[in-house]
This record gives sequence, C-alpha cells and structure tokens, in this order.
Amino acid sequence: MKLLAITRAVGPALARCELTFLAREPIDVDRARLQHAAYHDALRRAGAEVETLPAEPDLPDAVFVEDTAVVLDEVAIITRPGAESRRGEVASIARALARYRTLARIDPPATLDGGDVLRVGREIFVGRSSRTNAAGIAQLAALAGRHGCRVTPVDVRGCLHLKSAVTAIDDETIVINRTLLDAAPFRRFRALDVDPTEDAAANVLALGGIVHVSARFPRTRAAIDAAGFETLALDLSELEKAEGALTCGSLVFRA
Ligand code: CIR
Repeated sequence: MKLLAITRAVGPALARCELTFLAREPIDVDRARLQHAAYHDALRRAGAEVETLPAEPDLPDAVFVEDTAVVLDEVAIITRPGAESRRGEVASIARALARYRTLARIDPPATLDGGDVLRVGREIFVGRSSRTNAAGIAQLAALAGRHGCRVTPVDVRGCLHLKSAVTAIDDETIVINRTLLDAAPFRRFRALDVDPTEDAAANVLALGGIVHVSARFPRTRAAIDAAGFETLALDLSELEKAEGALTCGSLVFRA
C-alpha cells in the first residue's frame, strides 16, 4: 500500500478566497504556485505519491482540499463545506476519491469542513466552528462510528478550524494553542504548546517522520525540534494570506 496525497493546483481566482479573520491582502498567485510546488516536493520527500487535480478556475478556495473530505481506512466521507462558495469543490474530489474508497456524504442541513476534523488512530476530534455545525458533527459521528471511530466535539474560538488550534505529530503528541480551544479533551496527550507570539503555529503536518512547520513560526519549530522531532520549514506566505495552512493543502491516506 502506498501513501497517497491528493492535492489541487492553485487556481487563478485564489485572491477572491473566503476570509474570516484576516484582512484581504494582494496575493501573488505565481508565487503561491511556486510555494505549492515546494509543498508537493516536501510531500514526496516524506514518502507520499502526489496526485494533483486540475485547478478549479471559478472556485477560489479549491486548493484547500482538506476541507472537502474525511478519509478513513474504510470510507471517504465527502463533506458539505460550511462556506457556500466552497460547496462546488466536492464533486471533483468525490470522483478522485471514488477510485480508492467507498464514499459517504454529509447531507444538508449539516455542514462540516475537513479542517475541523483531527483523527488520531480511532479517535476523531471535531471542532464546533463557524464552518461545522451540530448536524455535521452528528452525521460524522454516525458514519465514523460504524467503523469503530469515537468522535469527540471540541469548542474552538478565534480561529477558522479545529486544526488551526491543534494538530497531532503522532498518536501521543500534539501541537496546541490553548487560547483557541477547550483543551480538556486533549488531556491524555503530550502537548507541545505553540510559542505565545506565534498564534497560528499549531497547524503542522507530520508525515514520514518529518514535522512540516510554516517558516513564519521559528520559535514553535524550535520547541518541536527540542522535543526530539525532525522538522522542515516551508514558506507558505501566499496561501497563508488566504487563511490556508500546512494540513489544508492535501488529503493524505494509504491506498
Ligand atoms: C476558507 O476560508 O475556507 C479558505 N480561505 C481557507 C481554508 C483553509 N482550510 C484549512 O485550513 N483546512
């Protein structure tokens, strides 16, 4: 079985992305494409095969494929993104994932963004956010429950998704910003706290023994290094202006 990363090419409309917390800034789409290519290189170096879908010229946020699906070992759950402008992204993702998994779907009125879903083994944490509603959490719990996964809702505040506030490095270790969520459900983990000056640093992508960190967050990177992990910094400045981060650019699973 190979490790597969599904991504999507950066589209020309990126600058018209959804923004919730950041002010709109000019985005250099050519530079975003170069940074995205470096992201692909990092995924490959970490051992993944990268399958890149064509850009969606009319869907500004389509590069952030993580939000469109939750891939479990047995099933791919196609989400219903919380932002209406993003709902058109799921059709092509569903087609791509159908080659590797049986599909299930989140149905209206439920909404769920993959960025709110953190899976650690058979445990799934799901953010109650502006993008993911109670019905979305309930449908995810029912679907994932059939495959032996336990779903725990987590309140998040002041950030877009649960994974803006916490991600996992391995089954025991998380990177967390406690100011953005209710940390109680994560009690059992060894927690590496983000540096207080690096608000958005909790979103790291651990793959193939390497923890990928945004180049904007050197202090949090140093803390992860000091905890004994190998890290790699990636410059994602243009995607970050669109409120994107490390995990949101790919759907990674065994296929
Ligand atoms: C949005 O607001 O939906 C996009 N501009 C950013 C999505 C980032 N997704 C993620 O971190 N999972």
